[in-house]
Amino acid sequence: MERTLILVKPDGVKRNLVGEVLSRVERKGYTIAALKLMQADRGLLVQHYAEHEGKPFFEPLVEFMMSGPIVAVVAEGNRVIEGFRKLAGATDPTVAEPGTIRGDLARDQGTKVVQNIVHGSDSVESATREISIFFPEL
Ligand code: IDP
Ligand code: MG
Repeated sequence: MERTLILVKPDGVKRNLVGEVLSRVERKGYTIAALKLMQADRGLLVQHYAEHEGKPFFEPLVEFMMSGPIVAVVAEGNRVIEGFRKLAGATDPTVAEPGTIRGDLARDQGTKVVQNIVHGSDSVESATREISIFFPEL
């Protein structure tokens, strides 16, 4: 069974949208396989976002992700990686389609890093790598 890593980012937790995000995942029919509220540290985030190192938004992204608690989730189901990316919507919440998490619940805040409520793995390789970073116990 395919698995993906979902993160409810600090903006989502601060705005009490954890239940809303989990509810959309569950209503779609995916299963929550693991879940934890945690404070991510720099080392973990640098590993997680390694592909973005050197980009102008990298440091703001790491700072933002450390700005408060996050919720890390492993969701499970056939084609869940692609399916959750569709539920999340486009990276830029201004253009993310209404009906998606980002399109319905986020907007441009004028910050250096886009605050868009959720992360979702983008491939089987990323999912495997990211799940092992956030859930080494699995
Ligand atoms: P994704 O989260 O939709 O997969 P990525 O390109 O992997 O998007 O970028 C990771 C995160 O970095 C995004 O979710 C967003 O928070 C932030 N980000 C991506 N591109 C930009 C940008 O051009 N400006 C500011 N922040 C960005
Ligand atoms: Mg990404």
